[in-house]
Amino acid sequence: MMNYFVLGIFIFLLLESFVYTQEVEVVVENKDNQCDAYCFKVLRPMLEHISVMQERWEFCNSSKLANTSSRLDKIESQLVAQEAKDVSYAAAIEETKMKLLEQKSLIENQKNINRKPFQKVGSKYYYIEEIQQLNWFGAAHKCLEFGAHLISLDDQQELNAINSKLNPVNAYWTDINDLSEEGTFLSLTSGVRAKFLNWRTGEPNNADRSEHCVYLFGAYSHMNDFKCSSPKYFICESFDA
Ligand SMILES: [Ca+2]
Ligand SMILES: [Ca+2]
Repeated sequence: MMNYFVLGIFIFLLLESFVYTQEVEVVVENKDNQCDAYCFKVLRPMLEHISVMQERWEFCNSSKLANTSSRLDKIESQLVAQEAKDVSYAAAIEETKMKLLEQKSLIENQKNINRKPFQKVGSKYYYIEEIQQLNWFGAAHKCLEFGAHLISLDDQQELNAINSKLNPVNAYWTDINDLSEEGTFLSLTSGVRAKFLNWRTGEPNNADRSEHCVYLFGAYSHMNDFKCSSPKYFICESFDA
């Protein structure tokens, strides 16, 4: 009897479990049927947000592309303009270069016209003028035109060397003078007292109180003070010696 009672309880529980399972399946099935509307409702804000973001991205992307394209066009224009400028500069530089070369050529030609054959005597270079006679100032200026100065003797050795090149009958201006102070003989080149003097006997005599420039007489290598306005030959000494 007891066994039948237990068996009955077991069968009852089994039937209850079956009924519950069916009910759960029905609920889930109903939820599945309702998901379309439900899920759309839940996801709609997210989908709208994604759509907005996509539109923004597309707008930004197209805007960036347009901006980049515009910048590239501007850079290309600048490069073309710069290239044109470079060509213009190159032409200007070439033109200036040609003008400078022309100027250089003219200067060289002028130098060749003015250049005199300086000769090395001892350790220095001299130009000895044997054709044209000028007063002392004109002679000093002419030497400057040659890029030189009137001879400025340092010692007896230099005098002996240059004397061997002179015409014995000619007189040649030197750079020595006492224009600033009578009796004080200065070198025009250095502006200080002449380093070397080799007076002829009786000189300097400052004849007529008007002899303030010194020439060198070729025959004896002697010096004499004389009128600066008197035309004489002259000796130029190069600064490059
Ligand atoms: Ca004098
Ligand atoms: Ca004299």
